[in-house]
Amino acid sequence: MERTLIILKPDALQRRLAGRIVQRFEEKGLVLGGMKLMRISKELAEKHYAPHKGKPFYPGLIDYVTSGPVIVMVLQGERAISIARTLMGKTFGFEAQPGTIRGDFGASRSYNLVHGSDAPESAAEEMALYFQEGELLDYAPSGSEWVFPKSDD
Ligand code: 3AN
Repeated sequence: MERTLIILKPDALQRRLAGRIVQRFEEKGLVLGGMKLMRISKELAEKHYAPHKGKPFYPGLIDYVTSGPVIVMVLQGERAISIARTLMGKTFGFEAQPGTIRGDFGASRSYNLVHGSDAPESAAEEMALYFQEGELLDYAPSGSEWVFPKSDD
């Protein structure tokens, strides 16, 4: 079982798309392991986006992700990281394929609706930034065996 950190960014909430975006992940078979509504502080945003410090878009990125409430979630399931990123689509909405979250709802470079961890190491670091271990639940909803069959192993 793999876990990934997903953030529904301020534009997703301001545009009232949160429910539809969560639904896409759930319909695919990923399982909610944690979820909270919060406002990201400047300090937390700087920790999260430290790898991008110095890039031209960095100041705007920090302003954007701290500009309003977000929903932070942990999603879990086999291959959760790559499945979530496939559902999200390419970084910029105008390049993302229709059928993906960014491809269907986004048209911008900077307002891209959703964040998803890109590797197991970053997922672990990001989950630790937003959740305490006790806040995450590990469970298998009934029917999970029809999404993640043992025969895949
Ligand atoms: P992704 O979110 O698809 O993994 P990354 O890791 O390349 O994309 O970039 C992290 C975040 O930085 C993006 N989600 C986006 O919000 C922002 N970003 C990346 N490149 C640009 C850019 N050229 N202009 C504005 N924002 C950018």
